Amino acid sequence: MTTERIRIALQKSGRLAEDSIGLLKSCGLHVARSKDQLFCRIKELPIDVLLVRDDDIPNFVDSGICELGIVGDNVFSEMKCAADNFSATVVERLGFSQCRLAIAVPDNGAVQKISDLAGATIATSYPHLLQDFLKRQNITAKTLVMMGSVEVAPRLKIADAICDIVASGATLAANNLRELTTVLQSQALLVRGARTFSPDKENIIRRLLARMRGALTAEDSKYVMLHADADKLPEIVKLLPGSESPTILPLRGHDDKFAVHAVCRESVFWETMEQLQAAGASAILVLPIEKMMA
Ligand code: PRT
Ligand code: ZN
Repeated sequence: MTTERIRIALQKSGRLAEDSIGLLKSCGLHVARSKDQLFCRIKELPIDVLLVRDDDIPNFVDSGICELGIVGDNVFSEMKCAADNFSATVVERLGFSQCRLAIAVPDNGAVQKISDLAGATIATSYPHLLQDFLKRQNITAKTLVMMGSVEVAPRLKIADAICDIVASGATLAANNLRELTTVLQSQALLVRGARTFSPDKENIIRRLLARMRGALTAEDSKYVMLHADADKLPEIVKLLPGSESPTILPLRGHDDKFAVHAVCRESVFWETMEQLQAAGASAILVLPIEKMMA
């Protein structure tokens, strides 16, 4: 009997590529690829990887060429907004490749507030998300579609504003532009086709999703160990971020001193450690967690 395999579309190279393959790796799946390879077989689970441009991923998933894909919300939502019969859906928000689609204007230009956009020309690679946003604001503006170098449009006097991806804001600053408003907060998404696949394929998807959730939770979680006197325990336990029920063990040779072990499902910052220490904790250890399954 041959087991069915599923296909997942990932970006071949670019800002999503490394983290997408890294996420599969943290799920125990190794994508061995040579430079020009577009198709890789994963040994550990019946999954094949298709390496493509990110812009192709929503359509590949929607049309059933691939069951799953990892793509930026900005690209996925633009495609969804553009097509009437687009039915691919979001399975999980993956947390990496965070950025925002924002409208930006020249520092001293004619547009200073959102209402000034009425009648303006806005350069963008995201015409559908932009028009959808403007409609919700009751603003009519012209769109100039540009597939690259959008940030130079105001300087060339071909647009009054831009609607583009911003991450650190350095590109805007270098072009004397300032952010007026956010159209979409974006991050990498795991997406799938809308139809139900065969039980075999749905089972592979379920297994992959459970591993991904485990890997993503583990990434944010830490295992904290510390020592504390009995009377300090209530306050210390309250300070442990995102920890449900810590294990409390008596320390050998001490009547009223205990070891506390806890899984903290939120970041543990230096500030938290300082607070724990101030509350009476000692020998504080914070360890990374590699894998997690509920
Ligand atoms: O070749 P392919 O078509 O696959 O890739 P691409 O060139 O279209 O996309 P790529 O690899 O640049 O980005 C892939 C995805 O990463 C995007 O769709 C976003 O979801 C996400 N992402 C995260 C970003 C950025 N950060 C980002 N900074 N995408 C683009 N940028 C660009 C932006 O267009 C602007 O020019 O970086 C500039 C702004 O960055 P800051 O840091 O100066 O603000
Ligand atoms: Zn692209």
